[in-house]
Amino acid sequence: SNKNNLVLSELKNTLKPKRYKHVLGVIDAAKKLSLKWNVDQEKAEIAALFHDFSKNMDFEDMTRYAAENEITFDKIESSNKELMHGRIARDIAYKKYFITDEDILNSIEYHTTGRRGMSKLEKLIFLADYIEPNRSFPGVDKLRDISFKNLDKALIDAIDGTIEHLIQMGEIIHPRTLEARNYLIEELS
Ligand code: DGI
Ligand code: FE
Ligand code: FE
Ligand code: FE
Repeated sequence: SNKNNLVLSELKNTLKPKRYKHVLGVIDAAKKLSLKWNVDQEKAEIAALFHDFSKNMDFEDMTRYAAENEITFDKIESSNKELMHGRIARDIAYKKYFITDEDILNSIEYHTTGRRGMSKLEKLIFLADYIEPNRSFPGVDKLRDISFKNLDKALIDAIDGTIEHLIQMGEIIHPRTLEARNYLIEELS
């Protein structure tokens, strides 16, 4: 749509070329997953379009933006810009681009960690982010395959991959990441 193209051109101007390419890849993956899993394709596209909107912001800008817009972060989030960029992207999508659909907004906000009770759209955006065509890591093709066979299984595998990576890097695991995994395992069984 016209509005999506406007956002795309803004992204092209603000994101690094590689990140912009990633967003196009996530849109593509989200479209395909939405067709497979009977999720509104337009909502999936819009969520994908915005999910990394604020990825280019530096830590200080994010902290200032949050203070000015009454966004609160917990202790873990407020020391890690990776854990802030989704929440800020949500705010910009809402305030600057008048996206009001809660499911789209939640999909943007929670795309990095997932969460307990995540919707189908949220799951789909999390996975699209993980398996988009420009991603390459051992096992990505297998995960792409599973994504079109068992959405929850694919999601658990993706979260496991993230957690393993975080452990290897000595990073703090946000409780939401663990809650998302536990929730999906409970849901699947
Ligand atoms: O923005 P992207 O690079 O496309 O992907 P993303 O938003 O899913 O993840 C961004 C980064 O956040 C990635 O390096 C993994 C990291 N991350 C995800 N969950 C957690 C996390 N980092 C910490 N410290 N804790 C988490 O629970
Ligand atoms: Fe992201
Ligand atoms: Fe992700
Ligand atoms: Fe992303």
